[in-house]
Amino acid sequence: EDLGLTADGAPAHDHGSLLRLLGRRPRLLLVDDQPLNIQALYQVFSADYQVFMSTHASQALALCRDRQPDLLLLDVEMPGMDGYELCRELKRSPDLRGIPVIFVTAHQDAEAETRGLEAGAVDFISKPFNAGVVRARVKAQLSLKLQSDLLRRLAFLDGLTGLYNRRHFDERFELEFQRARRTGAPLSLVLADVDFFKRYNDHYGHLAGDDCLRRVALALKDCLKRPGDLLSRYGGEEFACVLPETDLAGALAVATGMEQAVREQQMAHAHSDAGAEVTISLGVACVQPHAGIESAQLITTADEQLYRAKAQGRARACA
Ligand code: GH3
Ligand code: MG
Ligand code: MG
Ligand code: MG
Ligand code: MG
Repeated sequence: EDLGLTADGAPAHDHGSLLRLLGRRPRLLLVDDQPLNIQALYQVFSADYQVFMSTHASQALALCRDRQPDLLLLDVEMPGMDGYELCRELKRSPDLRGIPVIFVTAHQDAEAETRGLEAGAVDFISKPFNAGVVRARVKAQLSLKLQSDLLRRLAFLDGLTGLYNRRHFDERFELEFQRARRTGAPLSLVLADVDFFKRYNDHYGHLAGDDCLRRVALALKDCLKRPGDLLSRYGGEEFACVLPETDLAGALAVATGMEQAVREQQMAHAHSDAGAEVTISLGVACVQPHAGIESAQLITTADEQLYRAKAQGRARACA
């Protein structure tokens, strides 16, 4: 993956690397109560950016949700909600606080600049501005924002398989559990473990073992049908699958499909007692979350069922 980093690891600020990182033109939201001010900024950015505009701070929040801008250029003085207030509101909102804010204002004084930065802005530009400087400052902040988005994404991915990692699982599993508790919908968990994988490594080598894990990951991924289903690498050769709004029968059907999908890969395993090919065992658990039940209990139950699948001869799913 092209991380848009220069050779020494510093973020690249040129427009080409921004485009490569995003895979599209960056989106810029201009908010100013004076249409003429918006027009001036529009002329600076319209060639390289996809530009959205608003003359009302209150409307700007909705625009942020709808258009997901990569950066916000914000006026200070506006009737109704002013720029400081909008900035603070944005930074309070978990899904919007990642959008960097740069103030562009007629204010020249240190107090105004301090207030702006304290409201959560990353930069403060006084008018009259120089188009080149504004462009460069926007680019620099955008580049930092994209780097941090990317690092956040990588922090939740498993490097070997490309699936979500354990950190992401822990976070999302807890969220799904809370959601199920609120809605009363069933929540299922499938734990999968590769059979006799130590012997696989011993016989074919660790690199082949890594390839095997990647293929298992792909096969498991193919078994998921709903956008809300969540597959992650739980540990070394173990995978976890969270299935929201799925009852035990539905989860067992998914798990059975997974077992079959991995077996059908027909990856030779000369030292498995469960067959001539690589197989997995799965444990399935489901809860109707209610007060008094902890998310950990779902994991414990799935683990017990996985153990049962192993004890019954592996290459199967138990619920
Ligand atoms: P069982 O059927 O009871 O699950 O037996 P097993 O051999 O699969 O279980 P065990 O827990 O004894 O061994 C798991 C093996 O998985 C040992 C470990 O070296 C291997 N493993 C864990 N992570 C990786 C990895 O990232 N790459 C490779 N190649 N092997 C891994
Ligand atoms: Mg104004
Ligand atoms: Mg294991
Ligand atoms: Mg195993
Ligand atoms: Mg084991």
